[in-house]
Amino acid sequence: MVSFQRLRGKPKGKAVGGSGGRGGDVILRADPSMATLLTYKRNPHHKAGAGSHGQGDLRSGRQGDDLTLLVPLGTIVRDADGVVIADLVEPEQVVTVLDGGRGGRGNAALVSRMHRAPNFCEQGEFGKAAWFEFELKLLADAALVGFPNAGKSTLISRVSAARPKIADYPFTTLEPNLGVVSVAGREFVFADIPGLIEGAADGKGLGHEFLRHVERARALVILLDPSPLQAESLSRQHDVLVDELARHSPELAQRPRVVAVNKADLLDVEPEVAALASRLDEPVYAVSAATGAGMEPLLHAVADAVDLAVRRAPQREGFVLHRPIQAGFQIHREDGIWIIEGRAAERAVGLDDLTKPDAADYAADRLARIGVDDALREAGARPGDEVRIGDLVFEFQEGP
Ligand SMILES: Nc1nc2c(ncn2[C@@H]2O[C@H](COP(=O)(O)OP(=O)(O)OP(=O)(O)O)[C@@H](O)[C@H]2O)c(=O)[nH]1
Ligand SMILES: [Mg+2]
Repeated sequence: MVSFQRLRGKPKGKAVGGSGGRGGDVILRADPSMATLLTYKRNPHHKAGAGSHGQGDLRSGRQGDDLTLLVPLGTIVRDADGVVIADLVEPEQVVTVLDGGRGGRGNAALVSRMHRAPNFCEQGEFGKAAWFEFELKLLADAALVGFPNAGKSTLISRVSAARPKIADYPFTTLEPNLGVVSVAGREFVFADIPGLIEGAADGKGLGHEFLRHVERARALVILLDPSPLQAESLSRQHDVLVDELARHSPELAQRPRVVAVNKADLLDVEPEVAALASRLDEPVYAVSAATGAGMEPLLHAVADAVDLAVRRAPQREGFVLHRPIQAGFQIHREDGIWIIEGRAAERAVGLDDLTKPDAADYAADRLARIGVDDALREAGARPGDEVRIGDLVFEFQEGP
């Protein structure tokens, strides 16, 4: 605001125009109460509050309200160029994706020795708008790894409240399903994910999708299928699954894991289970997702594997990339015009009306002060060359 208080004996008056309020920030916060990103799919547009204008009598404008958007734990945020700017995995982790524009200073704040009664004020910065992509990566404690049709979905529906689709054809499950399992007072989040086939690490089947989901699980359950319809033996299924995990990432193959054989109700799996257990030198759990047989020992083993994983790596790593706000300015030449970009330079010329001679003087002073004149000269600008800052185009002139 440009405003003057008329005072007796002071013909010009005293500058009392208040500054504008800054605009609100757009903030993302990881919140355990959010389970999905569906709300953003339905409703992708969001806006923080605008700052209000400054007023006379030195009254500043109000700040715009920040907008905090809740996202589920495990949300990865990318900017429009696909650069990952945050990976929000811990409750209350936040990232400011857009900061509100600063309000313009009123003429009271622009009083200086040179301009005792400025008849101009600054423009507020324009608010920023941008698209961001959210991707939710599963944050399960344990994930079921198995060939298609092994009975992963059946198992999770037996031990939790999750109700995924179950069918006797491969690739029934296309998206992960999470269920909370509680066994004798121990709780963990179990994930049913799409089936894995040989070559998954090279992208076969739902390979990459699958492995992407597994990455976020602390522990793994290798679920083997003894049914005659399954072409591979239990032992070979085990080796193929572990091999695909290792080829995707050696670290994935190091996660604590539990081996189980499903469909024990169908046929006598004991001999093969015993043989596998002795070859691997670790317990192999025979279970039936259909009847629930053998489930409790398996779930305790999974809870133990999760505990072990937590002890090994208590914190899941997340990060927020802090992008430095570009200070200063940069110069480059395009089609013979010198182009100056950067907050400081744009702010220097962001005055309400540059046709006012005082305002133009002020802007010129400020550009010189932040070094734009020197930088232009150094870059080889000649008097008369065109210079552009934002929407403003002017001629370069040698200073005194
Ligand atoms: N007899 C028997 N059949 C089972 C058992 N578990 C699953 N099945 C059957 O096996 C078939 C596949 O089960 P799903 O749970 O859909 O298998 P999945 O591993 O989730 O399969 P994808 O999602 O395609 O990877 C279904 O017809 C189930 O009824 C079990 O313990 N015993
Ligand atoms: Mg399934």
